[in-house]
Amino acid sequence: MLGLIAKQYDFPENECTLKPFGNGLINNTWILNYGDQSFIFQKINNSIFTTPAIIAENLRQLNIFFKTFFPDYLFVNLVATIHNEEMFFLPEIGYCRMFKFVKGSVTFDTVANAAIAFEGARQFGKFTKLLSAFDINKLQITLPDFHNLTLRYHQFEEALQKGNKERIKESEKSISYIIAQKNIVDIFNQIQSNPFFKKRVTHHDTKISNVLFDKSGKGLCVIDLDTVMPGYFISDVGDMIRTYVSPVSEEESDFSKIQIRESYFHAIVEGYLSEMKNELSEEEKNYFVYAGKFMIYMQAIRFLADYLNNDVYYGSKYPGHNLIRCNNQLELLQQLLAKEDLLQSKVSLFIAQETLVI
Ligand code: GN1
Ligand code: MG
Repeated sequence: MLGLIAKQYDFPENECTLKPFGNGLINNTWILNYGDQSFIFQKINNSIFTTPAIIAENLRQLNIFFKTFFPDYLFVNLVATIHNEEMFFLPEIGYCRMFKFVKGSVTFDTVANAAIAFEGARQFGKFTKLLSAFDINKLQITLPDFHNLTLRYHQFEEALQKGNKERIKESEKSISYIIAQKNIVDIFNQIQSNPFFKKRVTHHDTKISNVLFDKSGKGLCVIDLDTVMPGYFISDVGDMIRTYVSPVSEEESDFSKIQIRESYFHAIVEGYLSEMKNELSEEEKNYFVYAGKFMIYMQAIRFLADYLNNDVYYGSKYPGHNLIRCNNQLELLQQLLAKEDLLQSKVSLFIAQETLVI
């Protein structure tokens, strides 16, 4: 495989090394070293991203915008092949592309303190803010209805009709809990017709490993732009709440380790607002806690629907894996709901104080 890749970039194969990198669920990622340079090489999962070429097209448009209006922003662009292609197909590998590894940058797999949560949120807020004048219609939809909770709920109902009968029986408790919380879908439906909600350039995958930091812990930029599409701020803020606030990830099967760390929650709100406070409407600012509920609930639904459909989307490393992931997310949701009023009152207070300062 290394030989095939090296040839595309005119690198001498014997001076290159290739090692698996990161822990994404969808694409395959490697680090390619050549001399003192490093690159991130990826194989795009084209059963999910069915038109990989439009990802490269979106990146090209974003790059032009940043180069023109914010040349100081570190935009990690694709490396072109010897045929001047940013995305290419090799029958032996699939759809491929490569980024330059930013020298001196570091990424984190877990959020070890609230300062990292603040900085991550600031970076995702900054990305959307800088792109506020970018015409969202220029972005092609790489995954239709990706964060459309109404559709995700339909897919869950469909899985209840057509899915694996044994697994449906085994998942009864989780299914009932999801159905009991359906008001989260109703609120999403209201948001879609709420004139104070706006669609902006949204990242849609705001896990902390998608932020590049410098050695001193300062955020540099965001990466993994495959799901950058028009969307609501609740997607980005919600996925940060989902993935930064608990000390353990969706993979944890010991649910006693799941926790809502309030200071991390507030760090996300404050970091995001440090960039977005003049972009969000006053109405939108009431939805920070909802954002967390929305994303945790949607992820639980997606894991469970996949479990009922025999793990065709996320795959599974052990029997019951996707059910565990779903129940992990439902535990997190339950804990968030228990603290909802407390968190909401602190957010409202923070926002009121911010408004006074302005
Ligand atoms: C997938 O591949 P990865 O880990 O970056 C998924 C996200 C989920 C996440 C859950 C295209 O992201 O939506 O939140 O798994 N991406 C896609 O870990 O479905
Ligand atoms: Mg991703």
